[in-house]
Amino acid sequence: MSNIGSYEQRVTDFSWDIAKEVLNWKDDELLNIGHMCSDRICDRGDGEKTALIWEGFGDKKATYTFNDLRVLSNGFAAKLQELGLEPGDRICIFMDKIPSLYFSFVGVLKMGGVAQPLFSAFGDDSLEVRLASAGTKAILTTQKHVKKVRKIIDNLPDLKHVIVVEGNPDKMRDGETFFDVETAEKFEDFECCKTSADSPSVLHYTSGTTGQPKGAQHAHNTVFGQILTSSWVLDLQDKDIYWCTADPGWVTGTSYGIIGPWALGITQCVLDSGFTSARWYKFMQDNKVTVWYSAPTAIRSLMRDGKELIEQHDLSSLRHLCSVGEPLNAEAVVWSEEVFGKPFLDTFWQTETGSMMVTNYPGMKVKPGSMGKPFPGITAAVLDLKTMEPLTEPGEVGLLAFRPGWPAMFREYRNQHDVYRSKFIGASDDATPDECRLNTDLWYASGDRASIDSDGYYWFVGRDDDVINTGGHLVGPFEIESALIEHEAIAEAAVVGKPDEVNMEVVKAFVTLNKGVDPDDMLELNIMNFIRKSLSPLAMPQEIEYMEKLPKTRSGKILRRYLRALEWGEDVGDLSTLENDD
Ligand code: 6R9
Repeated sequence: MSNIGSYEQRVTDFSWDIAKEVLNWKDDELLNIGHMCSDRICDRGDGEKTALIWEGFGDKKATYTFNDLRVLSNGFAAKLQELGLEPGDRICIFMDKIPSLYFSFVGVLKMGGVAQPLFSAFGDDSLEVRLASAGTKAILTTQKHVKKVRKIIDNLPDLKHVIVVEGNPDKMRDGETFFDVETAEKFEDFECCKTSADSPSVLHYTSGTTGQPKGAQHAHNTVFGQILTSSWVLDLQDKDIYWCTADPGWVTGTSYGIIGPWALGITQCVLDSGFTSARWYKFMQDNKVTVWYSAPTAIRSLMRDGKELIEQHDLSSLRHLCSVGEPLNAEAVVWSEEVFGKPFLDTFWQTETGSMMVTNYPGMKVKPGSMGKPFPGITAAVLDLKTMEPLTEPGEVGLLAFRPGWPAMFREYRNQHDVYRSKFIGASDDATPDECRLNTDLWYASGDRASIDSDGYYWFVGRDDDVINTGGHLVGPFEIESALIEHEAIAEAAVVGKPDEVNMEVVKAFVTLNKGVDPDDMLELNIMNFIRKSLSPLAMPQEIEYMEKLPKTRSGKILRRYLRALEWGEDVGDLSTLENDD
């Protein structure tokens, strides 16, 4: 049985308070995510249950119970307090996916701090911009990454504490603190900060097309949205072994790689080693993973490596697969049915939304290539680009928007109130962030384009700035890319508009090829024809460029705007999340 029961039945009598029922939550309880992910699970009698199964490079392995998580996160909370850090202080977590990343995240929240996780692969410039913007007070890092902090610390007057949680204590510099929580004194008891629904919790930086990265600030109330979606969409149940492949530098790695599952008391796995398909399959086999949450970029890599590898592993424990981050091509859904015996279910959401918005659920009919339907309690629409009114005809393309007010919604863009306000269609010029967030007459504009079919399923078209205007016709890159990867030679594809005197823009495709395929003129013609026949002459790429790999963000999204800017000779904007910019 899945957690959701009958989907239609739930929708009719929905209230977010159902999240509290799922948690067995009493209104006088302490609303602190750190407490809820550890102490509360122990209080309910699950202290000896495994919280974290961790594997690193080589043969490194470790397992921790919820009681270990409770005590080790206490250790971080107590240390931060001892150093003088206070509730509301931004505390950056800058390390690989080692166990201390997870313990310190929970610990920061316990002492009331704002957890600011950043990808450990960021170079010093990317790090500096985000620490300066956040006015970060302390950074938790490792000997491996502290060099980058040392380079920039003189430019960061607010950064008072550099805490190194792993490495050689003798290699520390003056002013740095070495703190290995596993060998330090154990803190059986720690009095958690009395945060409430509106207290700031996690600060995630997200890159925009222009300007500097934006800091999306969340509050402790997000947990109710995260647990309900974890329960109904990820379908997490008591005995599950759950693996979210995302790094906590990306919102998926915190909302669904820490908070939602642990607040439900679910056992999670973490693999901190580079990606290879074989390593991933072995990890799932060895740990008997039952629920797997991943991203299209990884799924396409697995597809490229073929099904023989899958047949060499026992993956019979897998019962439920979900995906997020980019449009999930129909081909990937069909492939996963074939090789795993179940489809990947697509989920759509954003750093700003904090929890899933449009999703497929267990028990719901999957239409390959569709994002599914709005989660219960979410009012979604596709708005006319001119009138900003909801479109009513099935298949019409417009702006994907949501009525504000769901629990996990972001509270502000740090220091950028105008940008926050600009995300709400209809907000008055002097509206405060709270007035925007709580006004259910407004629309929160996602920045994506989509359509809705006659069955109420949502179909992703592209980001606002990725849509191509060719001869007055708007063409979404996703549809063309999905068709391209159905071609037997193509592994991945990115489609952008390139300038054209007659048509304003024409379609250009960047593709990577499957193993063993060599490009030649015939292949190019063949691909063009393939698209012309399966879609339309308008969608047919006028040019195809072969690449070794596509430019992607650290969360695995294809950076079309980068390719587009190169075609147009324009400024490429903020590239700090480009995968290979170290
Ligand atoms: C969670 C996350 C948000 C943007 C979003 C959209 C794209 C995410 C998607 C998807 C199509 C899906 N996106 N999920 N596009 N189908 N299922 O990814 O947050 O990093 O802020 O990105 O990602 O463009 O607006 P974030």
